[in-house]
Amino acid sequence: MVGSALTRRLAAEDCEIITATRKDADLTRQAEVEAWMAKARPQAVFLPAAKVGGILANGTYPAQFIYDNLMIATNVIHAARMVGVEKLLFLGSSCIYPKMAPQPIREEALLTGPLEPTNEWYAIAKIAGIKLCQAYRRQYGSDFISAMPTNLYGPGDNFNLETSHVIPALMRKAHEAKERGDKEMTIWGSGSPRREFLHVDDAANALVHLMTHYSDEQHVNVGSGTDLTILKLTQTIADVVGFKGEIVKDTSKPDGAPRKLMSADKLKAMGWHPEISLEQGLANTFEWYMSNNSR
Ligand code: GFB
Repeated sequence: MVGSALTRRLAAEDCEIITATRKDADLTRQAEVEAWMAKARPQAVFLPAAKVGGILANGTYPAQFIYDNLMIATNVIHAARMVGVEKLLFLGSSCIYPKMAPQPIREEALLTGPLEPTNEWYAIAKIAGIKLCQAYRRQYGSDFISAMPTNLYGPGDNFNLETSHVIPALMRKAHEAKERGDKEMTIWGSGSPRREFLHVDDAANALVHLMTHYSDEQHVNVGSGTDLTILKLTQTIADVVGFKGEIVKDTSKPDGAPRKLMSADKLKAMGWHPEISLEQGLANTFEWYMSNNSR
């Protein structure tokens, strides 16, 4: 999802875009990454590739979440340094911060407290990626930076109900409930956790902005600056989709972090601002889903 948004966004820039599919290079394999990097010789690298998933996938596949993400970060960052990549942007996630971090969460909150247990495997791998960039900057002078986006959504998202994040899951559930004429749809957890969301095209703008304007050791938050409860999100999605039934809570499923609103003040001070409202973004995502859901 993020890689596709980046290639859409970079089409407007004066650059040649080189992409690596899984067939070109399995990023968890060091030899394949080094061979790809030596052949492609990119000047700059965006690294959005990761093993990602929603709250249930994180808890179900902890080994894959930590191993794949550690390997991807280590292999790509090291190979980039070996071929002299001029700039690299590593992507993490808002779940790197302590579960009880003061809100809105500032960059300085990293490593100040225990992580949210449902996604600590993923978070540890992403924290390692930030530290790799910092270490390579200090020891080798590599201009490697990190961005921490909030929960992203948009065209190209994963709509698998077991592994997806909340927005595609609820969109699909609401649509299918409407199609079947169901009187209710079920959400996981209590509905009370708060989440911040950012459309992936806004995120792509932010990443290009950082690539062209930022060179420093500290990672940078990328967020919309507002959050809402999962229940309110469900109601908003139901409106977009046209589902008019009842919302039922399955409290046997986890809530995860109570809240993770990030402060995007640092990035905003550099001149970036989100442009897509949640309502607009959800409508755009639903449109994409309707024309692609047969896949
Ligand atoms: O998006 P999500 O799976 O992940 O869930 P996190 C967000 C909230 O929505 C949780 C609730 O409180 C879920 O219980 N929820 C309600 C649902 N209904 C559903 C549903 O049908 N599907 C899903 N998936 N959730 C992830 C992390 O955390 O966020 C990752 O696990 C990463 O590591 C990612 O950081 C951005 O926001 O809780």
